[in-house]
Amino acid sequence: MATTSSLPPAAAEAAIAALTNAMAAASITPAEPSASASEPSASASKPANGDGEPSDLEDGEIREDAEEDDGRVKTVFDDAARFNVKHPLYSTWTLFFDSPQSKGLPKTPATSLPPSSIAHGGWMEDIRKVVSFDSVEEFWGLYNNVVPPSQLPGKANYYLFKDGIMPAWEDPQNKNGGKWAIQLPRDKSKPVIDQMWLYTMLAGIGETFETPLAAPGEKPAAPEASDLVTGVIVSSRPGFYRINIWTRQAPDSALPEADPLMNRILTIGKHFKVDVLGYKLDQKLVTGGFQTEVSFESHKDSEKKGKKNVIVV
Ligand code: MGP
Repeated sequence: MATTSSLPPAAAEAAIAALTNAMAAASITPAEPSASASEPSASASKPANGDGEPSDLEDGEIREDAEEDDGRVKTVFDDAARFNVKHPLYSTWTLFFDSPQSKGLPKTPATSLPPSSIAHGGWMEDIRKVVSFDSVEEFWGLYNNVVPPSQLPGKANYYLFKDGIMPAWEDPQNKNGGKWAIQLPRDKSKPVIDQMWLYTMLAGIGETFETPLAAPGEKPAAPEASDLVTGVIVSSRPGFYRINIWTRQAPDSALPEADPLMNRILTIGKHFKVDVLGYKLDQKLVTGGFQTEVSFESHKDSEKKGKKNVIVV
């Protein structure tokens, strides 16, 4: 599929991975790029079923007025406004938000939150659910309609979490986990924080954090061993921005690199630092007297005061 993109290579790769994975999972054959956006290619095909025969689209994946399009499938590449097929992501994701202002907004009804949220008590009190989505197109629709982190007030967070997982240490899927974090000085990072957050979300929804970078000729990790990330967060604070990647497990920081879990956690951290944030692996991140590193700690340590066991890449 020929594409032109103004994204830098790492982000373009993440975006393409998100789309390609989604399309492969749904066995969707992309339409050939058409001569003009208003003239969809005649070769645009319906998604095939297991026998290679054209199949009916899933409920909810085709616009109600698709009949007006002669039943022809139009991807977002054919027509950005009138596409009628969506490309599902591996997972459904939910965006949550909090800020001093969100306290004044109506609470998210408990019925639209997983039962575990009730146990989070005060911590979840001010967090509002924005929307859930499960397709590439809905992600971009959401992204284009929310205030970017650079424009958020000094005490606000976006939480993008997999379906059914609340952005709380107490959630059963997080309670044994931890988080990678990078903290960046606010003034110097304003011009780059939006891109960093976008690339982090793309790597999250594209599940590229879960793919250990196999050496040439080496087999990639088994897919069933691939689901460690539960969500990603961006925080805006008066003096800094912070991006987190939450994982459902956390290795003991004393474990050697060869330990399978340590290895997978380190792979996520390195992918985050190098491919998503664009630093060199051995780069020391000292920016204008503000020292920050890409570091991991368990949620159990985050809850504790005092010395933490931190892993740094
Ligand atoms: P924070 O917002 O993650 O840290 O947590 P920050 O930005 O350093 O601090 P801030 O005060 O500038 O926001 C702040 C505090 O929120 C923690 O010390 C906890 O008291 C509480 N908190 C944070 N998280 C992620 C949780 C959580 O998952 N569960 C509960 N119960 N409290 C939390």
